[in-house]
Amino acid sequence: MEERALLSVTVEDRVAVLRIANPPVNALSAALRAALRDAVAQAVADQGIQAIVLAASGRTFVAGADISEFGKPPISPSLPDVLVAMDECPKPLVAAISGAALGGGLELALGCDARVASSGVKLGLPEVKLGILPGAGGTQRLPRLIGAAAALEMAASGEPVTAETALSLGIVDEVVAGDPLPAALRRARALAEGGQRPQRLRDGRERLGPRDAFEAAAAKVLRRAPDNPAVASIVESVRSAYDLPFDEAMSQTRAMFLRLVQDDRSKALRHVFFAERAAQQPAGLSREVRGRAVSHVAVIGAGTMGGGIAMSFANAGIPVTLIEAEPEALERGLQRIAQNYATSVQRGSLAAEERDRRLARIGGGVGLENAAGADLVVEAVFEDLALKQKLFAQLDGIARPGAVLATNTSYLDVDAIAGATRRPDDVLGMHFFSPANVMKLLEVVRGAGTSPETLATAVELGRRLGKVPVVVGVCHGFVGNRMLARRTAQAERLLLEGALPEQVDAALVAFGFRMGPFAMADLAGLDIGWRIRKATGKTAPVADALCEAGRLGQKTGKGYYDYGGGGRQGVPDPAVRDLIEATSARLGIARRAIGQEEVTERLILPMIDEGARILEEGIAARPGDVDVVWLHGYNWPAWRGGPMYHGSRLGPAYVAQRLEAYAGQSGDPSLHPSAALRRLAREGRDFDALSGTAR
Ligand code: T1G
Repeated sequence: MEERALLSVTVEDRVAVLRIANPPVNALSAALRAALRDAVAQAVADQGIQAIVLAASGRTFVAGADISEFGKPPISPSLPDVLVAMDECPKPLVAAISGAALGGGLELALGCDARVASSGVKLGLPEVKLGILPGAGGTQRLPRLIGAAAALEMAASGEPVTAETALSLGIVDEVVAGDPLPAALRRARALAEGGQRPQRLRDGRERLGPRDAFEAAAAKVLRRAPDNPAVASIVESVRSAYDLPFDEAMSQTRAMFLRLVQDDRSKALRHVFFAERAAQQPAGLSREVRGRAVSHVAVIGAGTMGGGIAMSFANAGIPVTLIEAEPEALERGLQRIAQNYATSVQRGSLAAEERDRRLARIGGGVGLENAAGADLVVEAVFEDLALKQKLFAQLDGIARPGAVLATNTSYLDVDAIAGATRRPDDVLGMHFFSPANVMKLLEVVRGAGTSPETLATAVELGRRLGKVPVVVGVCHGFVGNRMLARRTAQAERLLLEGALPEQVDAALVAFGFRMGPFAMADLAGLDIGWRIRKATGKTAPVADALCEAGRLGQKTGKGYYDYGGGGRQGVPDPAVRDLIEATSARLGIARRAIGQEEVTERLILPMIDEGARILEEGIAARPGDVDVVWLHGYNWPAWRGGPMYHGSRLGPAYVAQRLEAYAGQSGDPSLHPSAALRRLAREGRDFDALSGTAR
């Protein structure tokens, strides 16, 4: 295969322009690093060259190291080696930055004597989000440029800054509209006229700033991320800018980098990075298929979900009409939206002008005929199949031809809803998670008749909303809620068998979740599940007993915990222990002490088993898709990669064996491993062997 040029060199009036070209994001692969090192050496040797400009083609400057190389044997030259070559260059270097300079891309730019950025650029050190630290000088050069405290904040948060912020911080010397190359060339020539290269960042400490300011920033950063090894390493590495010579600090940092990149957390975070991107390309949908244009949306139902969904569209700049059957319900919905925005403005997270712009995009209408002009209609009415079918039948005759008709149902049969229309190819599910204007996950439920264009429309729209769309198939609860039901059932069983709410919640928090199932139930309200169980003839003895006793959670001041008549921090309630013990006795279940390992495994392993069944049925196309659902819909701890990644690390055989043991010990037949899991265990294969394509 013809070796694609990763770097082109042109000379513009004695300035060598090294233009990187490694699509899609100019990641610093081994070959590119070698090409950079060689091109700098050639420019140094060429007497006709007085300065060097680093530029890039394509949509971005440099997105950092090539993450796909991590975990494999390092290939020389490393990126620090390239930076050494730049340090040893006697001629001035200037970076011309467009798009994004992230991680190693920013470190490359910091190896230059000046940086010109086009407006709209993103600059940052996101390594911490991959469980590692900037390994090519970011923790040494950036502190010497903008101060150690500010550099620490950037590296520890991993959040990028805009070109304008970078200018004010001093990361870039100039921001231009459009192509940064001309300004970079001018700067390179001006620096060359000085006859020698200016002082390199590595040689000065005068801009580090006061040590106590750094230590205060370090304490804050460590408080924010108490048990994060990458953050701790970043603090230590930036601190060494005060205490160690540059080269010594760099070799210490390199050692930390190599240690972190081998850590399980970093491996899990890298899995998440690639799984999120793979999920963006639904299996079975060709990259050539484009969605339809959506410039106006109608949302049916102005309740909590409908309001949140309408806000999602308005926040993304898309005009939306919120529709209700009654004026009073519509007014209540619009009021709730205005209140939500007002709260954000009061908290300072939303500027008043932006609030006004978003509110102006949300119209209201009474009656379905207000949906006639919409390109997409999202239904968010009560979770009742007959009601939804009736509504879709009406919409079928009102919505314009080609409009996408989406249901926000969280578990009902999308095919049955589509069957109420004459256009099943335009129908699918768009399952938003509450609060819909906040939660990132969007389950795009592909019906049997959903056309590729309709599917592509919903996926592209999900990304336009800033959400993480994952295509799933039709079944009760799709992917997320179907797996959650397994965890909820075991949480209830554990109470009956001897555990208490605080023990179960503590186990899940220790695993890495922010909240346990019972604290979450109290927050959401126990009546929601109670109503669904009654509608579907299911029971959950403890939860039902709490609801019958009027303990619906925080909203009533008591649920699984006692909230002292207000507030959000509940405490264990002896009355709940008594209720649980009485329920166990009534059901003839002998209570026993249950260890934390059993609690944790009985909450987590059944979810993995359900994920295996979901993959075997083709409801999800890849194990990574299931992980993305749980990462962005249920706050699965990212440093554990996701339920299927976790299962893969434990091994299907271990998961099956433990489930079999718990089934025997507890007498709960639902714990027996599925045929899919047992087959993987028998054949020694992993979860990706189950991947079908979502129906
Ligand atoms: N390495 C390898 N592949 C990458 C990549 C990277 N750094 N960044 C993106 N890709 C792939 C991605 O998987 C996808 O592939 C395609 O490019 C488009 O990505 C030494 C050690 C730059 C803001 O963490 O934040 O530098 O799915 O869909 O939405 O200290 O990509 O098409 O096959 O995200 O336009 C630090 C990661 C690395 C930046 C563009 N850098 N990338 O967003 O495109 S560690 C990062 C991003 C490091 C140094 C350390 C985004 C983007 P495919 P995309 P996008």
